Amino acid sequence: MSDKKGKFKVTRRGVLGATATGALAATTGATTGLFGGAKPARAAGEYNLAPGELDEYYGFWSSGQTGELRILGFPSMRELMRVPVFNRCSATGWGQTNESLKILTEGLTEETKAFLAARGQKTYDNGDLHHPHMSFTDGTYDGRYLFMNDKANTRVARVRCDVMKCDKIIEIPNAHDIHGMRPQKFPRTGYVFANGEHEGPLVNDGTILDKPEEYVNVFTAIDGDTMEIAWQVIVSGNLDNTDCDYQGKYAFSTSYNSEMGMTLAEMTENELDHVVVFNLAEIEAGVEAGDYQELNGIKVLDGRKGQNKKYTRYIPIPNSPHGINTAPDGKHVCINGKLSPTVSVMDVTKLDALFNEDADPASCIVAQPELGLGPLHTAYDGQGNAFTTLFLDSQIVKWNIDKAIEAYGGADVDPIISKVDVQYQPGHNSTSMGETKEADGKWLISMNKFSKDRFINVGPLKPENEQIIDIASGDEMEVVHDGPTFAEPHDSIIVRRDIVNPVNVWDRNDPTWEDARQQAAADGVDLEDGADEPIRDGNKVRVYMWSQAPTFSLEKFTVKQGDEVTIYVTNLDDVDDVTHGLTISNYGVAMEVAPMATASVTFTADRPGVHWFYCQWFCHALHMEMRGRMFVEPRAS
Ligand code: K7E
Ligand code: CUA
Repeated sequence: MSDKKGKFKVTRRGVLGATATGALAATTGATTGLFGGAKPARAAGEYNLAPGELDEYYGFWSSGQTGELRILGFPSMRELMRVPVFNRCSATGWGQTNESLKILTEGLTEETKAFLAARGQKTYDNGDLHHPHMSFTDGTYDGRYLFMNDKANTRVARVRCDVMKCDKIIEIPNAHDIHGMRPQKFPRTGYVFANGEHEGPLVNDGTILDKPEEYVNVFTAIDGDTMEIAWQVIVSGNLDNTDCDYQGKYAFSTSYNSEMGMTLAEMTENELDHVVVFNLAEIEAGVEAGDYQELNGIKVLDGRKGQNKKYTRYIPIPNSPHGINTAPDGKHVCINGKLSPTVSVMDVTKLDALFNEDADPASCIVAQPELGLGPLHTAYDGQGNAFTTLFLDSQIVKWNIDKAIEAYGGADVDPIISKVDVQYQPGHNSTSMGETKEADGKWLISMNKFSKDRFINVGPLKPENEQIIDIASGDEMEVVHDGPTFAEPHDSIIVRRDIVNPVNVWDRNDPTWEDARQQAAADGVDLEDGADEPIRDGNKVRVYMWSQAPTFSLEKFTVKQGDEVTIYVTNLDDVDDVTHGLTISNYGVAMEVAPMATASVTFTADRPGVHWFYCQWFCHALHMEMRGRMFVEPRAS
């Protein structure tokens, strides 16, 4: 890595030129009082909050291969919460409680369920969560849901923003490895678009193996309200990232492997790859007209090249494009070149002509500024400027979209406004509200893949480094904060806090524990009252408890060895922040029960003896005393 790094540094200086000198002068000026001692408008105090001060924004963070969603306060970068989604969580019992297992299993295909059952598993324990995005209404966040992809096991999940818990996970049949994912912006979400990244046979049953010429890629539209798949479209080339317009007409995806190559050399062979544009109205009409094959219960349309259909158009883009980001102006879309030093700017108002007049696909490209090495993702300030990460140059470049368009038309203008070094190798970046039409141009976060020397050493595995950049104080960008994070946040969104309004305690009528409610009713029990004795039904035993600091309603209960035991705990503390838990020692059982929630867990009582259960959420001065005994009578021998 050090050799490469050295090489990049040389390149960076070359590319930087006058801008670097300018930035250096500005920094020196600020410290020596050259500019009349005027500090940049954004003083340290505004991101370094004093104790008790609240953040201005919510940050919703992916966690990559950790599989969870994270909630940060922004700009303080304080991690506020982890929401388990595709992972297994020791603290909350996600992946163990009946309520979470229902969400984790009900959206899997029968084939996957059978595959997992043969391994003794109900669901996957791992995931690779790249892209968290909030639902939209009229082009801006509406605070209803967050959607996110799992690249590892081809799933899409939804988190409810009222309780900040995952309520739906679906596997996407026919596609391979969901990567790019975005909610529809207008008129509302609506669809959630999801890209299958890796190529494979449409029917992947082993009949076709090493015959790449028969592989396809599949684009999926999910109904964000029901979390059911609306339709899929087969495309030519693979699919990487996706976004959509503010007109509600088109979605578009980058393809870095138009070659359909299987090796690195094959995948990077062509100078030009492409963006696929999906015409939503035409696809819906195609579904209506029955122009699809049904595969695993999904309506699959053919949008490959040469189909002469109005479902898709393929726009040539140099070389292996990665991120695709729609600007808040509602008109422009930046397609980041990755192996090409350029960003291609697409004008969505020119897309109608592609479909209706068979205009040249390249006619929708209105600018192609050369920005530096390794452009991956672009964010916006809502004032006509774009901020693009340069992975290889380890920089963010700020540039002006209108000037890039003028330059493309032949004018002698430089669209690049300034560059700033980041530490090191940025992937995604996000601006405050930047993927909505309410982009406010205050903050930029650069999510860097390498942290190297920025923190004290924690061994060979290093954290990522996320840097906050002030973009409100002028043309020069200033890095004002380093924030380490664990593996591996790819992407983030920064949402104004007035948009997000979670509750403090659960509503007793919440659907999350509907199964528990029904079982209790069948047993003649009120979840809020609990039952004095376990309810036996053959070898199935149900224990109903409530919790109220610092006690469980049962001090002890008895089951028999071999019983299938289900314990329901209802937290009657109708109090902000008084969460209880239930851990059964040496039984591998633990779960969270938040205020006014019910949670349940089922296990086989296969160890006889005295087993303490206790509350693992510190809830009261007598929290340690919040415990009881489970007696497991030995099987008669
Ligand atoms: Cu660029 Cu998965 Cu969004 Cu990572 S992807 S950086
Ligand atoms: Cu209840 Cu600790």
